[in-house]
Amino acid sequence: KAPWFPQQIKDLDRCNMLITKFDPDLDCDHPGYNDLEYRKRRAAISELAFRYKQGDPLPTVEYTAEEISTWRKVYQQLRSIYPSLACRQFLDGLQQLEKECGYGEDRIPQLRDVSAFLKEKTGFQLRPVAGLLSARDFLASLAFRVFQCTQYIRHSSSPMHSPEPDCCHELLGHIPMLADKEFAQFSQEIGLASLGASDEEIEKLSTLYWFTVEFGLCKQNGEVKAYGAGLLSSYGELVYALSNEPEYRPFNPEETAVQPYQDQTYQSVYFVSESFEDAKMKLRKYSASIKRPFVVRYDPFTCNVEVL
Ligand code: H2B
Ligand code: FE
Repeated sequence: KAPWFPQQIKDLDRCNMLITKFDPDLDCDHPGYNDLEYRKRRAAISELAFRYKQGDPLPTVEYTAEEISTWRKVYQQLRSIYPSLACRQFLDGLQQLEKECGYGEDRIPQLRDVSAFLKEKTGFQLRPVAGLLSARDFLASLAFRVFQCTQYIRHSSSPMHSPEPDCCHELLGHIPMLADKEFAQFSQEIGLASLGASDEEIEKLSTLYWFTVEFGLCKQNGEVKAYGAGLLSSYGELVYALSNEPEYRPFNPEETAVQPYQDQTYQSVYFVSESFEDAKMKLRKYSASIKRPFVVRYDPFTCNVEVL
């Protein structure tokens, strides 16, 4: 029997299984582990996400001067290398966010404003999440064009690296890409393929997600550029990925889905897509090959998932 899955956007209130990995309260290697103030702050921001129900206004966070200073360091450093290393869609999205959504080094954008912006561009919306979600729950939300977004920021002692997703990763890495129609469609289709899938298939889709949405590269005018959020939110890995050190392979879902990976250091191999259009068509073919005893279809009028 297929595992339960959400069929309406409000079912996402039940997709909240957190993974206790890289948790500042439990992991003594976490940069914030010895900082009780930081852990208290994290708990307060987590609480906003735990209380959130679909349809509530997105919570706003009054960021402290120290948090904004961390954001500024990250923003300035990454912003300077984007023009030469990020793909066109990312640069377009970021430019629009700077113009229309208050992006800049002086303030951390609020999820509420960003969600309204995305909704107009591609129909994506945000919901707050307290930390790393299970792959199944995270992917399921994408099926409804909902992106689960952390709202806390990394510890100030380590502005250039965070072991877990934080608002720098979401707002700088993911959001500009989600403003692109083709990429938004690609993301939703990974989500739809995951609904009711077996644990083995979730593992494969999660690996596909890893090598595309998080660490993907693509060809553009004969050059290789970055579109993965894990790259676009990490100065060190972005530069490394586009140097001649790592191995490149063409994106091919069957092969990419079974490539082992780790999340402790830079990737040793990256997959290069011809375009988002091409990646989407390949993913569609792969998804159709996943065995499920039913077919799911997203109804854009009701925003429900129909099971046929
Ligand atoms: N949870 C959160 N909060 N953010 C993510 O980017 C994320 C996640 N990515 N859970 C998921 C897992 C991803 O690594 C895949 C689908 O496993
Ligand atoms: Fe991410």
